[in-house]
Amino acid sequence: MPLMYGAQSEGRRDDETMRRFRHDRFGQFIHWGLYSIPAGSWNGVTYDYAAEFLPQSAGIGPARWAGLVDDFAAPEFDPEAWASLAADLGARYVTVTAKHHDGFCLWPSSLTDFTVAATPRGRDVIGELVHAYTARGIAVHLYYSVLDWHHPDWRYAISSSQDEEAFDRYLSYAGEQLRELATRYPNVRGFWFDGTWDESVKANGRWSWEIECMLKRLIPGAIVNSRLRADEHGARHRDSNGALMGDYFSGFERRLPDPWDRTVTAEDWEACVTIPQNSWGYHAGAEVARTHKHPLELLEQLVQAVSLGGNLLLNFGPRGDGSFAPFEKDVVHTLGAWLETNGACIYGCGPADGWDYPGWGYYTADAETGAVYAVVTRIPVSGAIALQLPERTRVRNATAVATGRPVPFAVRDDRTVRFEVDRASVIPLAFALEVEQRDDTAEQPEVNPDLAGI
Ligand code: FHN
Repeated sequence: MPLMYGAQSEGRRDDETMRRFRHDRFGQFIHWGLYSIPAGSWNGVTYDYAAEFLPQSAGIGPARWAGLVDDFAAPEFDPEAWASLAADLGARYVTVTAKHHDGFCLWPSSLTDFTVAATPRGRDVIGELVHAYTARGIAVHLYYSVLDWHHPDWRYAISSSQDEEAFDRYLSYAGEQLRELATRYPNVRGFWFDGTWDESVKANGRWSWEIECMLKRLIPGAIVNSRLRADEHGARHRDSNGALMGDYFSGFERRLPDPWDRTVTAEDWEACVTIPQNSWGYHAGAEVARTHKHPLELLEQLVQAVSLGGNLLLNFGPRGDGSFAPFEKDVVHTLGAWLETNGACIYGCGPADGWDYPGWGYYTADAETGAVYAVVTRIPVSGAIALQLPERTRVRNATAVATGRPVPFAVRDDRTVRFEVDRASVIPLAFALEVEQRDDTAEQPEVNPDLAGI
């Protein structure tokens, strides 16, 4: 059907900025704001729901919530230390909450007083972070919540002409804030929109289309996630013709596609995940702390995302004082150490065409060289890892990515090779496979005598 405000382009973007985003594969999400101070508790009561939803959980009105501005001194906020932590994590980009649902702005917006400018130290958090991350070669995406609990003209739905007038005022405010962000911080790489699920926003597909146009006019090449967009019929993420709006699909939240679902490889996508079961802002509650994922689960999510052609955006919620909690530093060090020696199977990689999901882990392939990686995340009791090869494919050699040392394998038949791995191996265990197409008229490959011993 003809659409005025549907997808603005067909197919994958293939410009340098988008290729860089695709190559990066791994980003750090940062949720930091007033909610980081109470961290899930209010008046001595702990609410086990997401910390950034405390105003809803504890029934705190906007005026009382705004009182937290005086407590947002953030004595431990150190942008360079944050940038070093992102680098240590192995993140290639960072997405930072410039404004979350509570409407508090981490930059000194001229459009409202509800910003960091009113805090005891009045620092331009976004400006300092953009400078620090960019100086470390880490791209920055700004998170912006269209949903705004603080603004008097916010409406969840439009049910009267007064609602319509008010919400039009709100959309003008949000549009000017976004213009302000793109103008103040022109070297950010993208914008990450959220809070666009309400009827009021879905009824304003034209506004979302105009915002995408404006941001890409102000910052040529800027990347915008699909969550911003609705078309004139209220279709979100994909327009009423099914075409992806924005530059990558951002509907995977706290979940990934099924490991065998190759349909998702048709477009760029990013999954965002939390370390706790469900809190994006820092939550100090004991019950939430019991839900923290093991670093290996987070690593597996990264490998799974890359195996299906997606990015992983892993969330960290700094504490109210600007420091990171020990459990988050543990995740940084575990994931960063693994990526330091195994990053070849992640950065610049994507799906390995023809290599079906094997069950014991994932296959990735370097988009430029075609090198195939077998990444083992579950070692069978026997220690035997069987690889089902694509047709007419031969494995010439295999090396351990972390050490570069050759790895013995046995050719079991013309479609199967098998590795024997030590069950005590550190997982994920990544192998680089040197593969070649086989001329089926040729002799079947012999077991490489140098590597016999299986
Ligand atoms: O409500 C928000 C939530 O706080 C968090 O920002 C996530 C991140 O994707 N988005 C919304 C929930 O879908």
